Amino acid sequence: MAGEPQADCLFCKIVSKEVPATVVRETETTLAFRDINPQAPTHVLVIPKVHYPDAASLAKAEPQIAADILREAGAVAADEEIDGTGFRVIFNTGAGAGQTVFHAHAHILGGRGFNWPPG
Ligand code: DGP
Repeated sequence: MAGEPQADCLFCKIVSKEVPATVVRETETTLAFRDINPQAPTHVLVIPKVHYPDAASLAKAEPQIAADILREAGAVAADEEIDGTGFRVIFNTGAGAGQTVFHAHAHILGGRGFNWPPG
């Protein structure tokens, strides 16, 4: 069923605590934890606890949870004190855009400068 945990999904296993992660925030619908391969001094992932393969499919099925992800992105930035200098919120969507884990997630990156356009 849509949104149900997937046995072969790494981030579902992080939600169920089967795989450990450094959790920085948790709500009823979301989990925020540090990326295992940080690309900036702050690099946190915010995920929905329900399973959807990417942010677009999450937003279509569960718009309130998609909004929760954005609110938590702002909360992470405030907690990490990167909201003053600016931060990136990135949803890689599809393998061609660099998505490697097919459970919706936002990257929250900050603590350094960024270029535009992104690589
Ligand atoms: P993406 O390429 O957009 O699908 O991002 C997936 C991110 O997930 C990538 O930046 C690395 C991170 N990641 C992969 N495996 C693990 C893990 O086991 N633990 C944590 N904390 N992060 C992981």
